[in-house]
Amino acid sequence: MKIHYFLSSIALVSLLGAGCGSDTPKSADQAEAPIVAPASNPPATETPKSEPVLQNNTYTITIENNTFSPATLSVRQGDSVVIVNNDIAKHSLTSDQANLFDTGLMEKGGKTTLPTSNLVRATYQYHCSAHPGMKGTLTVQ
Ligand SMILES: [Cu+2]
Repeated sequence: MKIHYFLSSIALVSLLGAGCGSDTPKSADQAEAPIVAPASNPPATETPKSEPVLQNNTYTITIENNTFSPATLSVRQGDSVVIVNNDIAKHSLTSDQANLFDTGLMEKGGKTTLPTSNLVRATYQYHCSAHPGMKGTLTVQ
């Protein structure tokens, strides 16, 4: 009799324990928990990498005393080169290779802008069409 009572109490405790477990409102809480829909998140947009803005510069080549100054100039493709003739004599800035660039003969005080955006990156030799001894070098990078 004693053993039977003992087993019965174990079974009773087990039932109580199971009952307690099933009474916990855990499942209800989980069901009421707000569901965050991943679709409501805005799509990840890639932040554009900030690239340095390269501004075109303007350089000046002055012609004075039958000399290009500076006689050697390096510019970036897209920069502009302004050629100014300060001599009384007419001068030009003409590429040695035909038909690349040519300001034509400029009067005193004449000013011509030479764009470089249409020039391939290279080093160009130039001269004055009226004075073959006047020479210079223009590099487009
Ligand atoms: Cu000249």
